[in-house]
Amino acid sequence: MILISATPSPFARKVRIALMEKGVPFTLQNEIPWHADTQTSRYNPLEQLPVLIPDDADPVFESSHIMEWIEWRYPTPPMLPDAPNEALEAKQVQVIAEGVLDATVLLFWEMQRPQPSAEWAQRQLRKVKGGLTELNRRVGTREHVVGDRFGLADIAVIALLGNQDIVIETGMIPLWQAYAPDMAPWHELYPNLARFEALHRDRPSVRATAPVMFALTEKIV
Ligand SMILES: N[C@@H](CCC(=O)N[C@@H](CS)C(=O)NCC(=O)O)C(=O)O
Repeated sequence: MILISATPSPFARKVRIALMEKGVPFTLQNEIPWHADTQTSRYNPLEQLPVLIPDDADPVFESSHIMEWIEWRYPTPPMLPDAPNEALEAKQVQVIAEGVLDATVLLFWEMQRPQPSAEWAQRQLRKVKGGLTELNRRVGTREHVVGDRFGLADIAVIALLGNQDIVIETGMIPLWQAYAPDMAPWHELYPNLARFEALHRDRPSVRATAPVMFALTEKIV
């Protein structure tokens, strides 16, 4: 089984963590999905990674859908709580984390334009702040975001926070502050998330998948 991934991708990281937690062997195929030589469009008409290419089935794409696929195919150990209401809560957490990631991606590309739209940037920054504030509230003082074992909600939040580290590393915060002056590195604004991240940082699947930025050399926007 092959996973088309990218070293900084929070979406692919979710899948990598889940496969590692379940002990499922896979070959990592790192790409830059924004470059012309990416294989992504051969397998996903939406031209996005991650794409999971099983040995015996059609390619599976979109990270949340891949997470479902993995859960069906490799149920042990489960990444979802047993109680249906908690399983739904975990998926809701994933939705929030994905929304913040999507807004962050939109902001990244908007900032590449000679004249970013202030209205658009502020709209996306409200989503980033709103989502992180809500996740900070949900995490509270808990060891796991939902339930009492490591799972989907933890993975979604960890992937999101790793992406926020990339935001800091790539110098985005000062650019964001031009549109939202109260923006700051996430650890300073969200102490519950900072504690949560520190608690899980040394877990092997988390440490092995820490994001690494790549260099974009082709014109995209
Ligand atoms: N909702 C998608 C988002 C995936 C996504 O945005 N992937 C990025 C890499 S991190 C990508 O391939 N971007 C290329 C593009 O959007 O054209 C998912 O969860 O899989």
